[in-house]
Amino acid sequence: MCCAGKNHMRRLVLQVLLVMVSAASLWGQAAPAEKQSAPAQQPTKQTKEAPNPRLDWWRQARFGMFIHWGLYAIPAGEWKGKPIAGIGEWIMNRAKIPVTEYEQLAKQFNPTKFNADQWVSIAKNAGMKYIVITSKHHDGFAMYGSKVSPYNVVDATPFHRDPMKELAAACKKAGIRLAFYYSQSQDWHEPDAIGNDWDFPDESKKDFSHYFEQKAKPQVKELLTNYGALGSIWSDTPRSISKQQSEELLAMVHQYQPTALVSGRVGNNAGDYETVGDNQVAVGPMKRDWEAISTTNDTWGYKKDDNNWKPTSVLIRQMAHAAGHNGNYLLNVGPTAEGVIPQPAVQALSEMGQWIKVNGNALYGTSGGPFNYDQSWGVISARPGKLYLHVFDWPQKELTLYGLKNKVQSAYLLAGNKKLKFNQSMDKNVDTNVLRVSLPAAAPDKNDSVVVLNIAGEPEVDTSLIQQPSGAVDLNAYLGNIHKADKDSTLRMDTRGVAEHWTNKEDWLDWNFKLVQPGTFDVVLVTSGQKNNHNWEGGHKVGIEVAGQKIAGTVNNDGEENDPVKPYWNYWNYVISKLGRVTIEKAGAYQLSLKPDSIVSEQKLGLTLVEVKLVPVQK
Ligand code: FHN
Repeated sequence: MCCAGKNHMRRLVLQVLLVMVSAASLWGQAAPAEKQSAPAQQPTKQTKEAPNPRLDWWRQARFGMFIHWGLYAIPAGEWKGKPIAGIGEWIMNRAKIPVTEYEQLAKQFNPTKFNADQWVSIAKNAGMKYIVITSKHHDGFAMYGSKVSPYNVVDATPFHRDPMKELAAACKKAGIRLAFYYSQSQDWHEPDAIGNDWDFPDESKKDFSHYFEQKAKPQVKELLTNYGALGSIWSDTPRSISKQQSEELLAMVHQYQPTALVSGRVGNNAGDYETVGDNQVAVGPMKRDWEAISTTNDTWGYKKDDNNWKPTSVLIRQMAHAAGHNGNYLLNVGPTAEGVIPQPAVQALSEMGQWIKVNGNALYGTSGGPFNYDQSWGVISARPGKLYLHVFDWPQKELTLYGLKNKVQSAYLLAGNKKLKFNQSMDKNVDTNVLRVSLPAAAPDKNDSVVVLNIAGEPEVDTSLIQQPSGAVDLNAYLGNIHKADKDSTLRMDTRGVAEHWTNKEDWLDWNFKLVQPGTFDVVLVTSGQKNNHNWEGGHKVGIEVAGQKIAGTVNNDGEENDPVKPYWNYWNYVISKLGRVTIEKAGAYQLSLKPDSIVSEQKLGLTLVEVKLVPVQK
């Protein structure tokens, strides 16, 4: 394939990865019986969780600031002159620093430039409505004045101030909710807690409940009782915490602060909402309220040589993604040991704030859009009577939306409230509604321009999977009907909605879809490596059948067309395999099946699947 073709393919695939998020999908009608068939996943409207008044403010807020700040900001990624790989706040663990040595850092911690009002105003100007800060991370050092342990910022450092008290006051003044991250299971300072296997290697000597009762619970109680009203206790890395312990922590938070939330990472499904993986923005079927957590660069705690700052466009689109799928976006900054939030992060946050000043209505208090797949141009968020179309890729002249059944009363750009002409019709070939909105030539915002639709009634949509307005057909793995050869098949959807551990070649998937614009298509398989660009397994042979045509190919990344492509959020490698070409001459309803002929699983990873994509061939 020539470069232009390859770039086109890349652009399209990047585009689909960009919007590869689903908010909800229910188990629906049964698939045709073939050995053991799992029920078919059908696109359906999002499911909403039962009302939980504690979540009201949080759903309204949609955007918060995460702050990782602790002693680890002093070494900032370097120990004894050597750079230590990995995220900054893990330096004690990665460099296996003995407790007695790491403790010495406290004597140097004197963040004279720390100014709580300044931090809070950075968050406020960004449009953030809450702040979650590390009151104690895995290193075990309390960043507040604790009576439970002298290993805390007031007693053990020359700073002698309680930054959490100062933040609580600043947040109260500014109308921002304050929440505390607390590492309830890992505490590398304590012999009985989880995580430190270099100072305390003998697991048999550990008494987790001693640590939990004597440090974790009393410290959480201090946080709940000494800092005013809190938004949440943000628990993390539950590891082997028992169900009872998770529930006790939750009960304690609710007892002392009935309106405060507990993050999903308290463990054992006990939290008030779900927290997905670090830097994971794409989510598969999502039935609970959820929060995406993202870094501004790659680390959470400050690391002096991490300059891999995400562009503002990525941050704005990730935030829109989360909102478009009924989730919150918690964006991290890692201040320096002096107490300064790095300038590139401050700059990006101020740019996000500019976007929010114009487009905040498309974010705050919205719920996810009515479709179970994203649009080729972007994502949709909603509130009663309104749909907000977040247009990332501005089309020429008009924006198309298939499948919206409601009557549109008016359409306008959120920027400047400029009214837009539109037209609604029925496409009889596929029995679906078509909305076309006329657009000005230039996008009002290069990252995310919002088109608002005023609609009559609750959103109602065609629940079929419909070809994208771009002409591509995106068959996301999580929208497929899964046919399992037997009940022990390991094939499953990960939390991104990506099929993984597909090792049995008798397992297969199919999709029903509506094709609006017929034509010739490249058939492309998008597969995924493991997190942080680790491990990908290829060489599988697969067959695709659609519209009476069969093609077969190999999943690999050794050809020009199959280069690994860095997706929009680049922590996973997506590998594209072009399997062949099909021509579908008529619009209508079709089914596509994907059946492996052989699967390589030497690394026990097997076949993964983000989606099968039909990419229209440019004439
Ligand atoms: O281990 C921590 C990590 O340091 C950081 O705090 C992140 C933020 O979500 N949570 C854990 C890893 O998932």
